[in-house]
Amino acid sequence: HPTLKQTFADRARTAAHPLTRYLFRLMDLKASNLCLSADVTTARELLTLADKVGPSIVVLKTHYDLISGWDYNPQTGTGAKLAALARKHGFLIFEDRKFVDIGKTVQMQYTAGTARIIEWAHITNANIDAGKDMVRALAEAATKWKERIHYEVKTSVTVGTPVSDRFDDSDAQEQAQTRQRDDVDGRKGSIVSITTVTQSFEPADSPRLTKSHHDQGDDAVFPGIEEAPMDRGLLLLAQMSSKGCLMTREYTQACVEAAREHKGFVMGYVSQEALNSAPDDTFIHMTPGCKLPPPGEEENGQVEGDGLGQQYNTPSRLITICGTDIIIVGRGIIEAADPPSEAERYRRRGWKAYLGRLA
Ligand code: S5P
Repeated sequence: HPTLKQTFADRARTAAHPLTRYLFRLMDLKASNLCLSADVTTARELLTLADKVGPSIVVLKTHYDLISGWDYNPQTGTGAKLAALARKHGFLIFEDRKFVDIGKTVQMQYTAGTARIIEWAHITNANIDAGKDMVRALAEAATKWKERIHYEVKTSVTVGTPVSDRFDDSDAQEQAQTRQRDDVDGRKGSIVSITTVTQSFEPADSPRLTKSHHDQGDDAVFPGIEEAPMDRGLLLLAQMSSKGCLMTREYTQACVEAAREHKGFVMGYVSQEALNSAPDDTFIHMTPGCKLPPPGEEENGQVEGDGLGQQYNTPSRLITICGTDIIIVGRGIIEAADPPSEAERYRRRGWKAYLGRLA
């Protein structure tokens, strides 16, 4: 398929979903096709890890429900702090929620409840075993959310007052955000993680995307990286890495069909191989079950599993042979003696494999 030979920079121009285009730009700018699966046990560790590894990654994947001490406050809690780190370093947040239920239930789980995933996670994912309508339900929820944000931003009287998004300055942030949120039509608690965007909110694809985060006075690590568009995206869980996975070829094909039916919301897949096959497919693929052999050991494509069903392939095999775009790495990085330098090792390997695929 053509996307296997296209550069990420080219795909940043052609992908159907605005957030996917943004993600490809991040990948090109940071020379990274690495997603960290931040499966640590406490919110404090999660934020520290995100800040340290942020420069090497383009996506940070979370499982909010395995984190203890997750602070659900929409303005100052863990989600908002992650969102600030995402802006600082230039990465997207992917809550690996694997929604699977009837449409109405997943809408509520996505937008409401304790975690209010839609407010802080740019991306989430779904297992479509319950049927394709669930994808439409999530898409509708995302559209409604975007309309609401648009409305709230328009009615915000404090437009032009950027809020500090330094997470170590949470008192000032809380005050500023409380002021701002109270100003918005009495809808307390509904602005959440996008307060810093209010000054420049316009529909996706507007020229503001060229204004660098750096110019806005934040200590961005990668100058030239602009704010993410206010869109939400879904990945379909099309194939899994685990031994004995019951997802059939028909199920995977149903994911491909659902993706094509919802190009404005589905960014792509969590899969074990590239699934683009129609000429105009522009989906992105992210692949977990990825590990490098320890430094010094020879790489032969596979690495021993974890004894609990997880199976591992190396970055080069996944990217060059299986054709994935982004490798998702958890314990390979987290359990290393120095996670930031191990993340750099994965980033370099992943990028080299991508360049090799183009050649
Ligand atoms: O097929 C899959 C899909 C996912 S999202 N296999 C997976 O392992 N995952 C997730 O990726 C899993 O839930 C975990 O968060 C991560 C892999 O972690 P690792 O420590 O094995 O790299």
